[in-house]
Amino acid sequence: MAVAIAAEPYAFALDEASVALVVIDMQRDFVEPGGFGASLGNDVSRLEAIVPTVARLLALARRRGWRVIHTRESHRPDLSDCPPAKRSRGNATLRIGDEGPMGRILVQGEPGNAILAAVAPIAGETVIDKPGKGMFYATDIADILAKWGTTQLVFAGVTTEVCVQTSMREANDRGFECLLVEDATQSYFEEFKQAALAMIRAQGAIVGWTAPLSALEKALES
Ligand code: C5J
Repeated sequence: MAVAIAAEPYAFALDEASVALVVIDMQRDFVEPGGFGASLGNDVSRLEAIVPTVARLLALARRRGWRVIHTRESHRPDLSDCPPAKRSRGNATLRIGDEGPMGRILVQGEPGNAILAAVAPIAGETVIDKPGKGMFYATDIADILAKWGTTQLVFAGVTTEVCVQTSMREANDRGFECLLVEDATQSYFEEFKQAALAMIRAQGAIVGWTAPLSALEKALES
């Protein structure tokens, strides 16, 4: 049975039998000093602020028995899945694969590539390593979701207008109904976060819906 979540641009009919939570790239490489995000010149402290809200959302999903997926933006140690155009982009102090204070930047298995302890996966949850911004590109997530019979995705994570929005658009094009939790996502740039939220829900939810975590908690548990 669907539960109405107070969302924008209108209520989201959440079907808990068919939903999965997707937490995008809550990695040290994006949130902590010395990682990929900082190497591109970003103020990473903005991202740290949402960690308790993402943890609260994870706790809700676990209590409710939802499927949970965590993604990591990451590359193989030999960088064979990192296009030169991605590695050379920007004016980074450290590039993908370079040795940084938390190990090699954005490389699988390195300390900096790990998901933050406060929002780390637990047994039974699915972790997807993705070489691109979107979670469907060069991953097996489509097969996993099809096997589960998932039709709805609740999104959280970082950064709102890059990996979160790209993944949400990919999912929308594949027929999933998507809800982004507004206070469980963050950008290095407040104006980009707000613009991404507005774009997603514009034109009658052209990409999907947005709602604060409190709206989910209220609808599901009060
Ligand atoms: C970025 C991401 N911003 N996870 N990655 O490069 O959004």
